[in-house]
Amino acid sequence: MERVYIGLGSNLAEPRAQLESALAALDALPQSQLAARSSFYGSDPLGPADQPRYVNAVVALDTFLEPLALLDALQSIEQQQGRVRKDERWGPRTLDLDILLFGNRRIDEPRLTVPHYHMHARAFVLYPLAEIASSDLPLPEGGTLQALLDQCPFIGLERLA
Ligand code: A4P
Ligand code: MG
Repeated sequence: MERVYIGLGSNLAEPRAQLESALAALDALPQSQLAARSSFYGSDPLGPADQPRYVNAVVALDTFLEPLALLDALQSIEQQQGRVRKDERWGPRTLDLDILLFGNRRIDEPRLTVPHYHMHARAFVLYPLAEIASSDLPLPEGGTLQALLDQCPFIGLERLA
């Protein structure tokens, strides 16, 4: 079994409700158990500025699924929640589920790069992650979560009640 961290994001169609139903779907995944969830955070959009603010969160999932099987499952949850993939990079979406870390593995496949290629400098990933993981959490490429947090100011982020 591996401990996986998954980032959740939404900025369309009632983002908080999107995240709540994604949590229920993650909790129902086979061979997996939801171990922890962060608070929800409001965040300024990264990418095109003419889109709504995001709600972001991070969960810890303990799973026996292999990485590509987990990716398939996450993409089908995105589809079920009305995700339409457009060409615009970093455009608005009802639900985005990103595999941030998969145990201590490094994965470099056409469909899957782990650690997620943008997690290292994103406040809306690192601060929720720090709520549910130890700051000593080792990263596959070396260093710890704390070292990333030290380089990433808490800006454009708001912990929601
Ligand atoms: N893929 C590769 N590695 C992974 C991984 N570790 N986890 C592939 C999930 N998917 C991974 O993703 C494109 C392809 O990446 C997938 O088919 C999968 O095979 P996508 O979800 O279709 O497209 P995307 O999410 O628009 O692209 P990208 O570049 O992954 O965007 P990000 O990095 O997910 O950023 N601002 C705020 N405040 N909060 C946000 O959550 N999110 C984004 C999207 C932009 N701005 C944001 C936020
Ligand atoms: Mg994505």
